[in-house]
Amino acid sequence: MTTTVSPGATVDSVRVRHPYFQGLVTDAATAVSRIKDGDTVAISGFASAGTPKAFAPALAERVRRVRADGGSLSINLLTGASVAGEAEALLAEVDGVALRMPYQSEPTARGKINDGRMDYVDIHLSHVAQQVWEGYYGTVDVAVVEVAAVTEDGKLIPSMSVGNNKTWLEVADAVILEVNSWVPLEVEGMHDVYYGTALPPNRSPIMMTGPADRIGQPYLEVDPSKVVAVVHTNEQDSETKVAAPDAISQAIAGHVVEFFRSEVESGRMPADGLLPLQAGIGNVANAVLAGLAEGPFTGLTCYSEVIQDSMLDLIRQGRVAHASATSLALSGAGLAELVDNIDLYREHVTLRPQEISNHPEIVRRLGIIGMNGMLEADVYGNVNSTHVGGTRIMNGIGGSGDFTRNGYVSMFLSPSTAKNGAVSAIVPMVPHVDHTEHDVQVIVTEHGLADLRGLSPRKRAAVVIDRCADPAFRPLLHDYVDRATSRPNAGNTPHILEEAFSFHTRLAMTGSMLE
Ligand code: 0RQ
Repeated sequence: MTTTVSPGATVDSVRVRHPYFQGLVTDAATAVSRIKDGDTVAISGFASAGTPKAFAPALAERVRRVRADGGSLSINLLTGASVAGEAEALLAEVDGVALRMPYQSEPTARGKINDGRMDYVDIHLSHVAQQVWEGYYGTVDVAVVEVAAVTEDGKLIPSMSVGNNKTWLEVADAVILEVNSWVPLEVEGMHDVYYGTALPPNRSPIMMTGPADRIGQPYLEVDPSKVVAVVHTNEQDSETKVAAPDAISQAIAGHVVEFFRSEVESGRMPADGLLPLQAGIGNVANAVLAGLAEGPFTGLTCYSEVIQDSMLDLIRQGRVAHASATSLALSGAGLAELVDNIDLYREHVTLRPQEISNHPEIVRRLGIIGMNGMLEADVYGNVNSTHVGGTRIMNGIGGSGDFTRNGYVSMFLSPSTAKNGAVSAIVPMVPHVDHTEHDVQVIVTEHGLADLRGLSPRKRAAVVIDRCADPAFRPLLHDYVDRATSRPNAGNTPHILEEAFSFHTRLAMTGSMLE
């Protein structure tokens, strides 16, 4: 049954079951007309999943109109993490975003940030909700949250991500809901929204001891009096591009699987199920998970931020018993697989708020195996994940710090070179540090795996160079470390500070770290 509720807007009463919310149905242009210059707008969306579909096109159009009339309109945009690239690009193209927080991975927005035309605050994803509650970002004027449906009693069935939606709905002065009929209604029950977090000194333990534990409720809540508009959409989440594993990512995956095998042999990880896995977004992470499909491990679990295609494969094969995350980052084929088999995945997947999926307390308790990507690592194990050349932002730290700092084993995986071999991923000193040598335990490239646990800085340098650096760069790296180490007063972590960035200087001058 469908109900026509206002001119131009038709909403399926199965999706908006509460009459009060039905009365708020309108079109996106009307909904965004209340957004004012300087507003802080918090939207749903984490990776490509759950981004409101109508909001960005409508707001970008409104920004154009306001500017054409001689006015100004830009917002402070808060999200879960990255949002669908189209939405990010539309708003960046019209200079509609003055401040962005906490993560992006889209070229137009990145360009504006690096040109100094968009402020960017890059924080740990587990900190976002807390910092917004603490007021660092001022008042949240409007929240725009995509949901699958509004229930008879006014609860919200989340869509394909949870991210910070619970917090946005709680803190915002006004709420716009986008009800997306593309999301299968059978998604109801896949989410676990925990309402027990608080600010110090009122915190209590989060009673979770395994990735499959349910400690909350399957619905988001909203104060109806704050809801100012309900917009109907029917659009698929945007697709995450996933390349088939290549020789390099397969070699990295092979080293990781071998490492897990030896951890089991040494008794540090249980043979049945290892420990919960966390894997960042990207081709290498996807390939590592795909590599587990070939390995001997079963009864696996995942406690991560995002679920990629290969995780669905592992669930279907019965190798992964349960995967907990806050969102999905799936290809077109992955989205179709999820929607077509939603009953299976609802049983084996739990989507949670990102303050829980990335919570340091839980990550430490569960003993997560953290596997994230990097731009570069230095010979002592410090990792740069975010700033090319130390200055130009790539994406952001995302959740990598939440898992690395608190994980049981914290691993960084990367090809040994970038830019067709001109750039070494192993350098004497990283020009920006996201993950310090105190947190980074294992570095893996296609050449091998450096296990840094228990090693002093001088011993670490030899292992990182010999196991992980591309052979073309090894002599230069050894030469640097040898000379640094043989200087008087070389110290515990030898460096020649005036030469520490010699690789980056060569790259800037010649286009290659080799020449
Ligand atoms: O640029 O596409 O222009 O060629 O960086 O590199 O090799 O495709 O690797 O997609 O795994 O990204 C660290 C960025 C790696 C990612 C990073 C260039 C390279 C290419 C991408 P081009 P690859 P990936 C959970 C965890 C932080 C967030 C995180 C990341 C581009 O892993 O954003 O972990 N991590 N979140 O050419 C200059 C170098 C380079 C370099 C690579 N040393 N110098 N450029 N590139 N190395 C997810 C969330 O939080 C949502």
